[in-house]
Amino acid sequence: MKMPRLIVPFVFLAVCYFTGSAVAAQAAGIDAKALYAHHAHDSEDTNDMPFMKSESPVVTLKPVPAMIATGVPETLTFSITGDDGKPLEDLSITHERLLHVVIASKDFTIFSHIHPEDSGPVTPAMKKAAQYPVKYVFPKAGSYIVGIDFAVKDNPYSRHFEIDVSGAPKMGALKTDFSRQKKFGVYDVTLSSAPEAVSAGKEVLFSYRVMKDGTPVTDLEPYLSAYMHAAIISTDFKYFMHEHGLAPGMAEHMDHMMHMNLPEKFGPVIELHVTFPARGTYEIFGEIKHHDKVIVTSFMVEVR
Ligand SMILES: [Cu+2]
Repeated sequence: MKMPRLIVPFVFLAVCYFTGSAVAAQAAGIDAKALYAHHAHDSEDTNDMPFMKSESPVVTLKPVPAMIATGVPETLTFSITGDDGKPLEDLSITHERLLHVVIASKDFTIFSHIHPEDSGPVTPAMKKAAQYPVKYVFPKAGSYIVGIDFAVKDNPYSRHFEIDVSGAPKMGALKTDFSRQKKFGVYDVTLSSAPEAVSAGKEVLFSYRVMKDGTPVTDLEPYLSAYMHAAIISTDFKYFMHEHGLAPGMAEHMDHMMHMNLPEKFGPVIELHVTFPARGTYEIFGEIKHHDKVIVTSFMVEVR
């Protein structure tokens, strides 16, 4: 198959903004939203692909098939290029993976955290071209956020895209639920925050307490070299942050130590430091691991 041409009957625009937060907790301090829209076009060439771009390092997302539909295996390929347009070959491995991809539906009922490594080894050819595919089947139609995290020479970057998925069934409307005590499978998780009222631009310390059958879980396991992986997404998809949990009392900057030693077992409390960039409603998906299984927790937070 010949290479799809990148000439475009599609409009895309990249909007970049700075969160203004200098904190280390916010990956690079830079967030980008790449919006895209596509037109109907007259081209007879069916190899035209829609694609979406962010600012430098430029991440281009190319979905194949181009029209993303429910139930159909989709390959999302991320290409990473520098200012000169050349592929960035020198991605650093962070949390055991070259690229972290988070997918969440607009109604926040669907969440996935995947990597190119999940569907096979990352080949030298992929690294040379800085093109990394992930495979995913979208279960419901509607809008999704696709967030990616990677590091170049140990500098972390975060980018996100919004995509539309056609087909059936359609996702529902977002349900507002600010409860701080929820059940995820057999686990009872309580979320508390200090301060209790969450404000934009001010650091918040969230504490997750994990119980099972009325007993504190003290043998949680590291998940991809972290106490917890957290994806924080605003309901309007403007903001996406990928943060990591810590053991109680650990300093926030520990998050960014590349070779942090984690204990084999810990719990029942995991802390998460977050500085929200703006007011709004956010969903925090927190992934923890217990007995070799990943538990996805999700809490909605109002930021004033
Ligand atoms: Cu990951």
